[in-house]
Amino acid sequence: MQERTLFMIKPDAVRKKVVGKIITMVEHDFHIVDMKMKRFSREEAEKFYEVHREKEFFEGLVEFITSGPTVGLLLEGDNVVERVRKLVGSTDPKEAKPGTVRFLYGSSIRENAVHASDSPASAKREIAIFFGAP
Ligand code: FUP
Repeated sequence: MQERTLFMIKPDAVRKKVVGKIITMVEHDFHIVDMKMKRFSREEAEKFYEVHREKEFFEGLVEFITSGPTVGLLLEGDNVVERVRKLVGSTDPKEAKPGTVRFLYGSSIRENAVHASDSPASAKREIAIFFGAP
């Protein structure tokens, strides 16, 4: 089934200047429908990560994601949510499989280089926050 997902390159990866390398990995396997650089406001970041609001890492996560620009890619394809999550790898780069984006470019559980929506419902919500409502 055709799906859409949000793939986002986080501020740590932008600072490391690996945006091009990461986009090359994504482009190899996926169809990019839209792409934008965006710096989150605190309000947008809190909304984007609202499921984590009660977690002890929430404040640090919001500070990190607002610390510099991000790059968002809107991807479309069959089963794209699950397939992109495989390319991204585990949340903690130390546990990510070799060849995944987080294995290659992640530094820590917080500064883990990229984000990808975890379900079609999350994708819809996150795409609206990142690119604006259609
Ligand atoms: P993921 O779906 O792999 O991006 O991971 P989660 O939705 O569980 O977490 C979202 C983000 O919260 C992670 F990308 C990084 C941050 N996080 C922390 O900073 N500390 C933690 O212990 C867990 C997650």
